[in-house]
Amino acid sequence: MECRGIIFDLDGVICSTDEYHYQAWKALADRLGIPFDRERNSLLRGVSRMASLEIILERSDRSWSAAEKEALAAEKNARYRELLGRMTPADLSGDVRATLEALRRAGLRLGIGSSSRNTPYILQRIGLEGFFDAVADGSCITRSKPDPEVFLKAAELLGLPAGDCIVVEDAHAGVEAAVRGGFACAALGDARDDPRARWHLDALSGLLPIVLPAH
Ligand code: B16
Ligand code: MG
Repeated sequence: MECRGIIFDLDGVICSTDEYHYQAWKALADRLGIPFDRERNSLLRGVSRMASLEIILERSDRSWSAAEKEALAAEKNARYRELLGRMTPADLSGDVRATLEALRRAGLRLGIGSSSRNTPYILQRIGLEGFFDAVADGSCITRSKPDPEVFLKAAELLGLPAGDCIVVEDAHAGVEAAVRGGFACAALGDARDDPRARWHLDALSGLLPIVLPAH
């Protein structure tokens, strides 16, 4: 394939906010007396905020109205954003920074496809506000990963067909979304060995020999 654009998942690919998600959900679950641990937290990777809450409430012994769920999600998000406030540009790893710069120098179109409604805030915290040519996130979609909507939106904003873009993902739900959208997928982290991905990366810089063969 001729790769003209790359669409990155945010959390787990560009930066790591996993621990903050965990701490914020854990505080909520503890307050409600619902069992929740890191293993269960891994089920929330790449999944939208409300879908994550539903997974947590599966272990609750009562039912919750839609208004109560909204309030619980808002409570978690307020705590999560407080934790995100601790992030600085130093939280961008050297590997990620060098890879993005090399891809930018090579003239590739670069976009974000994230489930997170906090994407603009996270990009601002890590000093990447304005860096990407397109940002599609949880606030511009109606269907969360594994639906391909967020990646298709990112490709549309980049002005490229899915077949000309690579999606980089760390979640199984995200790999499925990419493949369903007609994208070739490079997987790393939690989803590194997902058989649906075309490439299996140990680090983001593993993209460079794939898209810039002379690199
Ligand atoms: P928010 P990604 C996802 O980001 C996270 O992996 C997932 O754990 C989170 O629930 C989701 O964003 C929604 O985040 O509550 O900030 O809207 O991996 O798609 O970049
Ligand atoms: Mg992710």
